[in-house]
Amino acid sequence: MSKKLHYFHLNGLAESIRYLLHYAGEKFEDVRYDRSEWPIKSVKDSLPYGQLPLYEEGSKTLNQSLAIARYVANKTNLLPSDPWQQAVLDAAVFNIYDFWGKVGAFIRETDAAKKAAIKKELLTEVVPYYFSRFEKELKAGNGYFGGKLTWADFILVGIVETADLFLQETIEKNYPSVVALVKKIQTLPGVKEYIATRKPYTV
Ligand SMILES: N[C@@H](CCC(=O)N[C@@H](CS)C(=O)NCC(=O)O)C(=O)O
Repeated sequence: MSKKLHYFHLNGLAESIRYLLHYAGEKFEDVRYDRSEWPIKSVKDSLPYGQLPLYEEGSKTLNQSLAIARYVANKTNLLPSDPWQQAVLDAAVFNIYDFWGKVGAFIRETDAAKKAAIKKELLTEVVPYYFSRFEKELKAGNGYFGGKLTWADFILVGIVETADLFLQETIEKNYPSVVALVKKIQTLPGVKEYIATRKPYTV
């Protein structure tokens, strides 16, 4: 069955899904739109909620990055079967996305002075708040959110890489378990080969 992932040429909300698909050894078409040309009306109008990413499998389509990532992970044994453990990981990815929401405010801001102020707050308050908690969870889980590799780990790494790109910082540098997890995901079989051939992202 043909599979396609539609997103921009950007890591953003799609890179963790790309990593999951490559790690799973799935063949898929990695459809990328140029952000400078967006909105492409014909594409945007065809999207169920007008936004990317969109995942296609045969004639079926799925939007919402976390739903897509969770689905791919479920087929790859990266989602535990225990409902409580699943819920714990769901909470982890929602916590990561809460952090991402704060970075989104920085990305959307166009006034230079306000942007600088948001960046300062992100680096001095928001990152320490969230990353100290991510660090604690990873330490307790033997380097992972769930005690072993799961989809939540992929989600964190996709978001960290994107936040680093937009903020032009290595925001995770003071959090050794986060640094180690980023390295671990980036060197997974399938992911490593994908990264080696990936064209650089710019903002
Ligand atoms: N909650 C959605 C958010 C999707 C979203 O914000 N997509 C952005 C890119 S990261 C988008 O499509 N922006 C272009 C637009 O809205 O036209 C998800 O997680 O998939």
